Amino acid sequence: MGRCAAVQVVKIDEEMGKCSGQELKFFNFINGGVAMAGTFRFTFGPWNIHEGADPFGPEVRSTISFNDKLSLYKELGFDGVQFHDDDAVPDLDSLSRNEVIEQAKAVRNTLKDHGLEAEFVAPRLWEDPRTIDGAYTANDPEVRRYARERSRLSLDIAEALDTDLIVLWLAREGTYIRESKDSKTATDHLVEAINGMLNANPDIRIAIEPKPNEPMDHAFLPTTGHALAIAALTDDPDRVGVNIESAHAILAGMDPSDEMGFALAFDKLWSVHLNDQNGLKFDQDKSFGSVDLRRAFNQVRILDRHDYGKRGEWVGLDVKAMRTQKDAVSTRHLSNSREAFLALLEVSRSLDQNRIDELIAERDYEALDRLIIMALLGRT
Ligand code: 3MF
Ligand code: MG
Repeated sequence: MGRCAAVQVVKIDEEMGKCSGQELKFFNFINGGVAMAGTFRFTFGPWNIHEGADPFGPEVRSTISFNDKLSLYKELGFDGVQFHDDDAVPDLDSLSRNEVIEQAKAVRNTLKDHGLEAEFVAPRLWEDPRTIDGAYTANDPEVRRYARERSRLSLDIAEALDTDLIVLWLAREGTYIRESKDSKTATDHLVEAINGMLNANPDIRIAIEPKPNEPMDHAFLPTTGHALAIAALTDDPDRVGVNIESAHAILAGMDPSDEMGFALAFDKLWSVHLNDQNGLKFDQDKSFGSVDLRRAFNQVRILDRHDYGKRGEWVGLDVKAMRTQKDAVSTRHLSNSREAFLALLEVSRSLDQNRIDELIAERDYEALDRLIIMALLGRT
C-alpha cells in the first residue's frame, strides 16, 4: 500500500486503476476528495506565495493580490489562513482601533465566502523603522509602548477573524552585539509584553514561535524550551504555548520532531510551521520533506501518534517557492508539501507496530533502522 500511495501522488490518473479498494480509499483521503485528510487540516500564510525577491536580487514574479491568493487555498488542499496583523489590515498603524476592527470583520466575511477559516494572527513587529533594534525588548521605552499597543490591535484582529490564537515570532528581540541589551532585562520585558496581551483579552492564547537567529545574531527565545519556560513566568502560563517551525529547530541544532514531542508533553503544541532546511545557513523555508525525508517522517509520526489536530490544531506550513519558479507554477511548493505530509502519514500508519515493538524489545535498532528506510523507499 505504501508504494501505491506514493504513486498516486505522482501519477494519479495513470495509476489509479491499478490500486485496490483500500488504496483507493486512501487516494480520496490524500486528495481531499470524499474523505477528509484524517483529522489533519492545513494552513499557510499569504506570504508563502511571493514574488521571489532575495537579499541579492529583486522580485521575479508578479504580485498576486490577497484576494486572488484566497481563491487558491481550496484547490491547493488548504482550509485555513495564517495572518500577520497587516495581512488582514494593511497600514493598521494609520487607522483607528474601530477602523481596524471593521476592516478585519470584512476579511472574515471574505474568508467565509471562500469557505476558509483563520488559524492565527501574528503581530508583524519587525518592519516598522521604530522597531529597528527590537520591539518588546527595545532599549527605548517609547518603542516598547508602540509594540505593546500594536500587539493589542492584533488581539482585536484575531477576535474579528474568529480565532483565539496569537503567534509571536520574536524577530528582532535579540542582539547583534552582546553588550547592546541586558538579557535578564530583555526577558522581563518579554514577560511584560506577553502579560499585557493575556490581561487585555482573557480568551486569547499565545503561541511563541522560537528561532535562534536571523535577523538577529542571537535571539532571546531560541528554542521550545525557552518558550515554555517563559510561559511559566507569565500571569497565565496555561495560555502560553508554542508554534514549532521545522527549520527554526534545525537552525538551533535540534531535531524538530523531538521539539514537537517535548511541547506535546506539556500540552503546548498549538501550531506548527512545517518546512525543511539544509543545514546551518540562512532560514530556507524549503518544501516539507525536500531535504531530509526521514526527519519529515518523524515529524508527521509524532504528530499523528499523539493526536495532534484533535482539538482543532492546524498543520501549518511556512514554505517558500524557489526563486527560479515561474509564475504559473509558483504554488507547487505548497501542494507538494501537503502531499509529502500525507504520503508520510500513510507510511507511518502502514508500519507494523508489533514488529517495531519486538525490535525495540530486542534492542535490534539496526533492524529497526532498515525497517524505516525500506518503508520510506516503499519497499515493505
Ligand atoms: C520567520 C518566520 C515567520 C513567521 C511568521 C508568523 C515570515 O522565520 O518563520 O514567517 O513564521 O511571521 O509568525
Ligand atoms: Mg515560521
